[in-house]
Amino acid sequence: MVEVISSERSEAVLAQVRQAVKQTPVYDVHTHLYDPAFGDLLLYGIDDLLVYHYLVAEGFRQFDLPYEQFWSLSKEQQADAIWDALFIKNSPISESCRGVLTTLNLLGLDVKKRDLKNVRKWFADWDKADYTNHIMEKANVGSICMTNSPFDDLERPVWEQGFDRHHGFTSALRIDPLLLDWQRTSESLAQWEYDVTPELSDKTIAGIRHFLEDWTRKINGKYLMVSLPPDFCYPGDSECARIMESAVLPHCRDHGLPFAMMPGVKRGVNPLLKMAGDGVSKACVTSFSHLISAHPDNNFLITALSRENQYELCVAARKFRNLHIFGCWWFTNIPYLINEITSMRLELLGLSFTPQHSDARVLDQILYKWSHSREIIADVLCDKYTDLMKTGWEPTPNEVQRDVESLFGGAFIKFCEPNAGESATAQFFRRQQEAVPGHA
Ligand code: HDL
Ligand code: ZN
Repeated sequence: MVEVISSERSEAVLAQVRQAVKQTPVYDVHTHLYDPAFGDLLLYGIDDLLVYHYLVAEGFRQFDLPYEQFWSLSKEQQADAIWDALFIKNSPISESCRGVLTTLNLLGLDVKKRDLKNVRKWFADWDKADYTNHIMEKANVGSICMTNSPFDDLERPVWEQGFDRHHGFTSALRIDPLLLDWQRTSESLAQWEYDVTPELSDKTIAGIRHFLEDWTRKINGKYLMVSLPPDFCYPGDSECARIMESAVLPHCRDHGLPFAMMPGVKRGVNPLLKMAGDGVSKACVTSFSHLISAHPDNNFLITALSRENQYELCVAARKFRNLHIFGCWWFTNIPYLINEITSMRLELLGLSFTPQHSDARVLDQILYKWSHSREIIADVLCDKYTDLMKTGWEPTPNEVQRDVESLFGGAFIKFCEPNAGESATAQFFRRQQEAVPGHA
């Protein structure tokens, strides 16, 4: 048997892995954050961190006040109630609670003091644009992809007015109402003077494509996106399947854009929780295999909400090179499942996937979401490189860096802009390196 790699060499490789994971800027491919030009739509600071819907759901498990009473409180009062229930009366041991404290700690605030008042004061002193750059640099997030919906009445006017874009934000065109609520959405498109009617005639399909063209161009969308209920099935004659097939996928093909699908969301399981009231259920991965198989000239991105879908999704990705899976989304974004899902993906897909996105709704969250995920991804990668080196194969430092860049957005960029090929990826990471203070 060939002499395996010495423990010193192996330790050196693993140290390179951890260094690369820590230092490589990441492309956060799905968030609910906004370019600072969107003003108050970009949330940040301790009160928004505490009233994030993940903590609201957990808070209600401890509150004994009626739902309506909580919702009638101011944001600060809601934050106080959550702080008291989840941090003081109970140790903040959940991933969402720990995340708030990781964020404060990384910002240099001493959480041991448990001084919410002082923390509020600290946040009040920041200018939003400066703070955005400060947080992105601290979190080592090179680029943030927004979720942009023409159907959002607060967001749409900002796009229509136009604004100077922050270099660190890209866009994705979110089209849930178009696919999941066509009858009502057809009225909006008609109001915006697109030639559509509720019936899905050829003329209406052309009107929908005109709408998609306009908004893809307006926001410079890198992909189109929809979150789908667990019962989405294909083939099928639902309005969703028909609009997808006759308008969305041809549009994506013509513009070389991937179509991102996020299956498994059961919206409004408990409406009294408002945004915190959505649940999860297993989706039909076979439907997605049928859809992808029927559209070999389209590229698809998928992240599934149900833990039970992850294995089938990995196997589906092995069958279709035009499917790129990404992230540990929402309820799966917890250390236990990030570890399980990332190990499964590395073992079944090698490096041809994107392990994580933050899904952040509050800017400061990217600090904790990426710090927690980098730690787990580094552990899992070290396990896999250790297994690899047991064969006598020794990855070079450049190869380790290349692999990590691929996982942290390089593969995603290449998948989204196949024609741009290496240049887009290399550009992204070179720009990040140049942004690093003191970089040669
Ligand atoms: O549909 C989505 O993009 C989800 O991420 C929802 O926005 C969800 O409310 C969420 O924030 N999950 O993390
Ligand atoms: Zn999301």
